[in-house]
Amino acid sequence: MKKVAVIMGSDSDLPVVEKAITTLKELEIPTEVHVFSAHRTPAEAKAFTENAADNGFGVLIAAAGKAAHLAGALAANTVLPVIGIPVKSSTLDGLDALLSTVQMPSGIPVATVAIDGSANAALLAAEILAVSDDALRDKLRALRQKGTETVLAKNRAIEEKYNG
Ligand code: RP5
Repeated sequence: MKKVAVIMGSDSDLPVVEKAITTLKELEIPTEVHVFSAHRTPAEAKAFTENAADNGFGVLIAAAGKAAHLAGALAANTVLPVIGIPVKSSTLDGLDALLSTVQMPSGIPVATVAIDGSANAALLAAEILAVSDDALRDKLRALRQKGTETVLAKNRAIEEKYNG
């Protein structure tokens, strides 16, 4: 199976990114985690991304806050799918990171999830890999079913409390 890279712009993004890592592990997807910054370590970010396909990666996830250029900077150097997580790390509540991540110029796509939406980033990466992996698709279906059952149980509890 292809690997997923989870890259964050700073170790201060880790609390948000952890949910992506645990979700990928739950799905038994081989995952590497790195800190590369579009602004502070641009050479390392570029070198990693240029070699990512040859090194067995299928999808890159990039999380960054503030002027969040990391996902776009990675996407500029690969045709692997890049998923951006805007991180709420600033006084602007992550709106700056959302716009910096999502507003990519035509020709260089970044699939942007919600602010701090790291679980969905991992699930989207898994769905991309599952296009050519039936066993992974089955795991995703099972996870989706588990989520449905959790919500149904919550509904039953609320209905019992308020509807008698
Ligand atoms: C961004 O700046 C990082 O992704 C992080 O969200 C934000 C703040 O970084 P630190 O100053 O905490 O290292 O590049």
